[in-house]
Amino acid sequence: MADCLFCKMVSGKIQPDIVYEDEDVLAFRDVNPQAPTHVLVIPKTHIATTNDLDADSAHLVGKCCLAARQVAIDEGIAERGYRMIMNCNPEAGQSVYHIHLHVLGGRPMNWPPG
Ligand code: DGP
Repeated sequence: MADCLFCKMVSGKIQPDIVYEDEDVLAFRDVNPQAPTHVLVIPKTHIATTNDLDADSAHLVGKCCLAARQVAIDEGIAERGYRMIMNCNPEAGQSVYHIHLHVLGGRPMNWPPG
């Protein structure tokens, strides 16, 4: 997707602060961090929202979770705890329409979220 911000990161046109990469996913620091660790994990394939997932692409969400697990270990927050969030569509606050898993940690988290 030529006009997708996160696809430009996958292609290298824009260079985020990458913390993990493999053949299927990319993880980089959020530009507007909401916690000491705030990393976004994205599939390299463009999928606009979680509503667009199907049986062929669902494994990519699992890959994102595995990458988040590795990021949490690398950041030293795996045992303390961390939160994983995927926002879908406007009411959930999605602002970039390429699915992404927020990995937040390094401070206590509140529940319910705002
Ligand atoms: P969401 O609101 O769930 O769609 O989250 C989008 C996130 O993307 C938000 O936390 C800020 C982050 N973001 C937006 N633009 C950029 C950017 O250019 N670089 C980086 N690293 N993060 C970005």
